[in-house]
Amino acid sequence: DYNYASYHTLNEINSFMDMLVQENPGFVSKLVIGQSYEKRPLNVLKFSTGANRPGLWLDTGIHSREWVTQASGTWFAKKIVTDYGRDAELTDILNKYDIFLEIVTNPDGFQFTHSSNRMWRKTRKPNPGSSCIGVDPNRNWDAGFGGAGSSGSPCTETYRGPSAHSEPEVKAIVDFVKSHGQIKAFVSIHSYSQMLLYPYGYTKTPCKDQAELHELARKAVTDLSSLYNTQYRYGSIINTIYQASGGTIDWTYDQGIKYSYTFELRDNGRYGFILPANQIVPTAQETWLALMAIMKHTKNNP
Ligand code: 0X9
Ligand code: ZN
Repeated sequence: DYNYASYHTLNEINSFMDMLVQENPGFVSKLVIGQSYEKRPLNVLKFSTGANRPGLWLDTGIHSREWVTQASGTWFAKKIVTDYGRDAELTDILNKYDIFLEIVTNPDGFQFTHSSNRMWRKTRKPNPGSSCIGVDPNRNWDAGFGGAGSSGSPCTETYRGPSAHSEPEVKAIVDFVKSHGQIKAFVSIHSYSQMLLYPYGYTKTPCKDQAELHELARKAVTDLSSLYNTQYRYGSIINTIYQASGGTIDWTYDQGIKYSYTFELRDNGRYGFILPANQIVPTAQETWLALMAIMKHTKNNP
């Protein structure tokens, strides 16, 4: 039986996904949307109760050292199968939308955090002409690519890469989103610093849906805090955390996905990326309340 209250390896998470698919045939399936630089499959769980539905996207672990996010992703997967048919709100969502969940969005980096360097953040693609490895997959998207809040130096943690979508882990999501064509909410989950953020990160110009996204963020963090009183800040990326160009949700928003959000999960820096395992389940539980608020609002505002 899978222990949600501990951290797991890539192989263990892959087995968990295969098990979930086996146990829920006709509801859960696994898509392979591409492969990583080191040729690992980029696995996406699809939760679907009917054909030709619009989609809701969740990803965790694009920064490999943010272990509470992949761990929360597995908990979300189990929560979806448990609550479908039991929780009225989730059932209503799944009767209208498919949910796509990429738990290990940066598998090469995740493997490396287990084998060699627990603090690895980036992809694992070599950079020609440099001995430094990897690109920041949250600076590699074609949204203000190359601007302030990213680096052109391969040895930095925010190296943007040689060109937009140069990283196969990013390009796979780009191709998936474009070919799907009907993704209505896109939530990219990071840690840490307890924030719920919406576009933009690359410009101070408010996005056109700022008022609605701000109000929904307020509702989502209020719901989140109702469980354990965990306090989140919220606002646009540039105003709340810092300027960051080439980020995931700026690209998805500019593609027309209005409900584009990024979370920074627990904590506020006491443990940072090395969050104790006894905080995994409470983190996932409280975050789920915010995700439900976003998914419900998406459904009610088509
Ligand atoms: O710097 C980042 O990429 C994010 N913080 S983290 O500690 N998880 O690395 C924040 C960036 C804001 N998010 C997006 N631009 N999507
Ligand atoms: Zn991150």
